[in-house]
Amino acid sequence: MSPQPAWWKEGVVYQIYPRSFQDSNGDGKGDIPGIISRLDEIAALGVRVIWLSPVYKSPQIDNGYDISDYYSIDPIFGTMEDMDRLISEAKKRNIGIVMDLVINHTSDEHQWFQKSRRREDPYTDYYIWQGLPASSAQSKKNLPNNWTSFFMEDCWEYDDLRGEYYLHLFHKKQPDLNYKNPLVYDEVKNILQFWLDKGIAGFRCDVINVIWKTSLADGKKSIMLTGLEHYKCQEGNHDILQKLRKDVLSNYDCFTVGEAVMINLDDAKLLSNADRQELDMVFYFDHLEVDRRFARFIPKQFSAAQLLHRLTKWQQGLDWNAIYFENHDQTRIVSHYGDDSGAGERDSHWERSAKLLAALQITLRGTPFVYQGQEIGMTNFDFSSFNQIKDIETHNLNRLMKKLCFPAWLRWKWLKLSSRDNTRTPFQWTAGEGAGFSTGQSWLGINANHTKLNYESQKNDADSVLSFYKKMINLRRSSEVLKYGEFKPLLATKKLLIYSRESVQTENSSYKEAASSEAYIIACNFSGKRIKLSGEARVLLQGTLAVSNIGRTQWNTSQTFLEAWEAVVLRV
Ligand SMILES: [Ca+2]
Repeated sequence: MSPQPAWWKEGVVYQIYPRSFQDSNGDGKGDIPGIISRLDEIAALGVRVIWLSPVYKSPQIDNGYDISDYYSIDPIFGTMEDMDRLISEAKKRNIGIVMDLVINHTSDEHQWFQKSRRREDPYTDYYIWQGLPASSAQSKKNLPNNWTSFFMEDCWEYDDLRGEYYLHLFHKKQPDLNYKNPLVYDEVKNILQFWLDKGIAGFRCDVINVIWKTSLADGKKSIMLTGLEHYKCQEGNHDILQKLRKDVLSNYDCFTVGEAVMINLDDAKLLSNADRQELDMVFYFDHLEVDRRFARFIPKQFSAAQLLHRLTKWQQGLDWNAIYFENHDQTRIVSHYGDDSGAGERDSHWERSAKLLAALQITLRGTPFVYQGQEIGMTNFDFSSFNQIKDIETHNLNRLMKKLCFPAWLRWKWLKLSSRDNTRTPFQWTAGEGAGFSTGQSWLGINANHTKLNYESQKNDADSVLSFYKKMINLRRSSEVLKYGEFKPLLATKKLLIYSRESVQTENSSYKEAASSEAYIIACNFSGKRIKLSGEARVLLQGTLAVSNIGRTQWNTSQTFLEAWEAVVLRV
């Protein structure tokens, strides 16, 4: 089926993690004036949208995903005037701002929660409170149910003031909202309207498939997330999303992308397919876990065939995809699926693989999301001990693994590979002190490779990773088939994958005309060794060279090899 054209399908989204992007006042934390000062650099990349991780007022227990006031900006990041200026300055550059929307829970410091604790109406039932018989109320062993939290702890906390337990699927300072109370829905509606009226372009909705708790009965015992079956992707959750779409979102020219936890393809279809009128896109994790067991924590061997298989499943399975390789909860893609050796050096495996991953991402079908620093090939951190890590999840996992008697060296090896701090180190603007990020002590360590790997050294270099991203984004912008064409897997081995983007076979003739004139074949060698092309591969790789990541100027159709980490994009 051919997708309906939309501006947010044609543009590229750039994700900013504000704390780590650009500091303007020397306190070591990035802020909104810092972002405004870099809008020209962002615009030069060719993006259409900026998604901001949360900047709302927050005690910052979970880096802003614990909101204490949805209508004000946290002083760390600036003021509402700064935010208004960001929206208008971005608009001048034809860039829309997408806000993070965290509505599964609030901070316990939110006034709704403080009033709810005191049973002050109308806030009494804004959260999920459960009492217990007086005799057992204080006994830790007798919680309202056996659920466990996303932070691998109990998910009930006793509140002395109210004399009841409240549910928190995340941190105990993040109480879950009660969507069975219609007043909570009204509050959320008001929040959406407030920000849309300010002119923002949409929302990235945090953990959006767990907001409705159908029942609070005990869950099936599980090593992670006991109780999940009572709140993941429930009918009531779909009802809320449909209602928000109808009541609010459909009145604005905006889009939504949902972060959905533990979803399969069928869940994703229900959340995001166009006829459902819920979300416009969802983030899923499948394609980033090809070389991981047990979610993303334990490594296993990478296979290009497996990657293509998983990509195909989602590319062909959903009406529209959100294509991301990195975000603030992941690791750097060049260190993950690429090879970061020689970071910052010309024609190193780092440079080639960073470009290969750009060629792959930008030629997939869906809206590409580029995470800050990805466009210059930033790598995983170079920390050497747990003391340098701020990520609360890494410390929780470390404790859990210690309890299970994993030796220290193995814990470090695995957690280093999965820690979210890998993508949270400050943006490397320059080779200088503080990497041009801050004149003060930065909140998280800066990668020592910033002396070689930085924005400054790449911006005027036509062969840099940054220039390659610009080239790919431009190519996509100019091609209907790269935007809307079908995705077809053609061939894959352990190291090599080949696919095409072709015009959509459709009844809709105007659409067909637009997309029928061209096709692209993309081949990627996911290895540090030159590989010989099979006869079958050589037959597929016919066409004119559109893009090369190793400086080829033409593609010879009798070509029998792909070089180490080589990607070719051919036009046919
Ligand atoms: Ca600052």
